[in-house]
Amino acid sequence: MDTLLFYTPGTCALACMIALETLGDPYSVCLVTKEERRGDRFKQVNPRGQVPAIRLGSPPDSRVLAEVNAILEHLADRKPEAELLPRHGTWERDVANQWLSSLGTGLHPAFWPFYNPQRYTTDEAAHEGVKAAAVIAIRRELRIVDDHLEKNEYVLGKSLSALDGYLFSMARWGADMLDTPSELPHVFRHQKMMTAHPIVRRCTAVERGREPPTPSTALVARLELATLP
Ligand SMILES: N[C@@H](CCC(=O)N[C@@H](CS)C(=O)NCC(=O)O)C(=O)O
Repeated sequence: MDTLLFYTPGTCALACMIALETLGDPYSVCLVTKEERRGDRFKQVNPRGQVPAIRLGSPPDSRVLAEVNAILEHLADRKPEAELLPRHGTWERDVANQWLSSLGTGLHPAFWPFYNPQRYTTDEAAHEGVKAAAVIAIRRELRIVDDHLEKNEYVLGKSLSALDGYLFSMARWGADMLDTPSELPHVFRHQKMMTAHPIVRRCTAVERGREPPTPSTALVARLELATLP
């Protein structure tokens, strides 16, 4: 099935690109700039104006799936043997779902007031206060992850999963407001490990518009929203 990932560099869409690379099936990416996310063209893809979204199939018979959790679950279920997530019906999958939910509804939204304080107050003078409160929430969420990673190499313990890419795509934002190496040593260790992973190196190069250090056998095309047929 044709799979097209809509992404913006530096966002949580990286989690889905890492998952797609891990699956190894053919996929394409479509760059959506911050400005384009707010425009009518992209709102036809995702009315929320958010990345990630994936388009499955070719227009006019294509479907679009948005929301990181839904996309990661879709990709994991597409090819269970790739072990992006544990099998359904196991305790391990229950724990993975718990982390998906906690990263998606705890850690992820903790960053939003920091980057978009205007969405949380109509009083411009209060923006700095909103951002300061966001830093408290971000630190609290990341400390929960840090405590977990003290005893676990990966989010799910001993093996790499789609959750590690999701955590990595967000934990890197922590550098904008926290001293990650000293405040969150285990998250920092995880970030370093992920940064060095060949798939992550490939995906971060692609999201930055660079040539990947090792070629992808799965990435078919790098498209841009403005010229998307
Ligand atoms: N609930 C969505 C949130 C996605 C999200 O916040 N995406 C950010 C980038 S990391 C975005 O597109 N923000 C633009 C906006 O909210 O206007 C999900 O889990 O996928």
